[in-house]
Amino acid sequence: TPLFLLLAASALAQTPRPGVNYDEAKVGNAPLPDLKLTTADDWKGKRRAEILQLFEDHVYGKTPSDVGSPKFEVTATKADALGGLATRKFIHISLPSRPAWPGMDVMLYTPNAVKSAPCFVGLSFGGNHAVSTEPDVPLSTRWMRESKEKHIVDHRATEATRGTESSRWPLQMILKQGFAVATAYYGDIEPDHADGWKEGLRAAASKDGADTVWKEGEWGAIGAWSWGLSRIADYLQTDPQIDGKHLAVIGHSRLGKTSLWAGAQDERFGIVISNDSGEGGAALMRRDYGETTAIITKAFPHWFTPNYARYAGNAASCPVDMHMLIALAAPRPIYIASAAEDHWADQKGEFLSGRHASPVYALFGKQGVVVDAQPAIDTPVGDFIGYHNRTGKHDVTDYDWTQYLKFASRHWAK
Ligand code: GTR
Repeated sequence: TPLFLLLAASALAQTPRPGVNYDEAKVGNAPLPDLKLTTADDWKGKRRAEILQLFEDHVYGKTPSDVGSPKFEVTATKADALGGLATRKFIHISLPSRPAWPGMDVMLYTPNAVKSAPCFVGLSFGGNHAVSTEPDVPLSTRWMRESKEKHIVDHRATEATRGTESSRWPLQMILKQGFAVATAYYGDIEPDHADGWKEGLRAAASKDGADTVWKEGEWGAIGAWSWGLSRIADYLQTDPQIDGKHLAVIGHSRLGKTSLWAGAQDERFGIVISNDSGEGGAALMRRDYGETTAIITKAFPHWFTPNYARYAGNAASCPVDMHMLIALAAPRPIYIASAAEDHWADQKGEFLSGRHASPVYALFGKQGVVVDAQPAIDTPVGDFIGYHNRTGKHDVTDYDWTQYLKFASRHWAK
């Protein structure tokens, strides 16, 4: 690449986008919707369901309940993966009643030193062969976003793609601490582009053919990806090497929005982790800072239900804000992570959603983020709501995983 292009690209990355606010004095001060908390019983019996429905109606759309029962086939097992540290399995999940959906290939690493292991469950951007550096992991053949940097050519992975996401999945570190990892390529469920639903689960599962997809209140891609996470959880309940009562759902960025929505809907995820999930994830939508509802619904309309675009430029009229999404995890432990250079995701807005969800935990006699103000960089805080703002950029690093492993170990201490 010519030097001047590299320089131009790095200058672009530093320059704030025109029309995007990064001034704390201008974020606005619209009041957050009231959580309307009364008692723990009222929360469990009524209020939680009301808020969940508001997120279906206004943000992510409703996950259909009649998609069909998944079928699980273990397609390969290797007992001495990662130099003997782990057993590696591939599991193909399909829907016999929806043959148009090509299904998903889950890669599961379980620690050989543990009988039934707690497990992190998360989708990847690049496929199993990008997560793992083991050369015998099958290369994904599915559609991927074109990327020179990631060696995606003509929308397909190439050999050079192997391991390109491995720094975000420190398998050795996780497995050595006795945790399992279950992952799949998000594009197996639905390719991430505006027409991806046609090739993915949403068209295959639609009631009356593809033309009913993506109408008011119907699910978007985040809903479909979340559904995929729950099907992985279904499989994990059947695997004797997994402790199905200790599943943590995790995701980064758009997949962090996805892990929050999966955790909100599926209470089998005993811990919910959002890494740099930003707008449409942990960041409060009423704060005009970095990415906004207007920007995200224009760039990625297919991620959400169409109703969400109503709040473009008008977030204050939305009946929910993201502290209510965090609240949907209660009383389960939830972790929100930011990165100090990731202003696009609005780190303070991510912290504040945890701060304003904390009263729900108090109903259960538990503490949320504990502190009132966003902590200093590289200072993890919180009890049932964990939070940190790590040095560096939009990414998942060993620092992030170190905190997640500590958090899970503390809450799941036997
Ligand atoms: C950006 C998007 C963010 C975030 C990110 C990602 O383009 O604006 O909301 O989701 O992509 O997923 O990496």
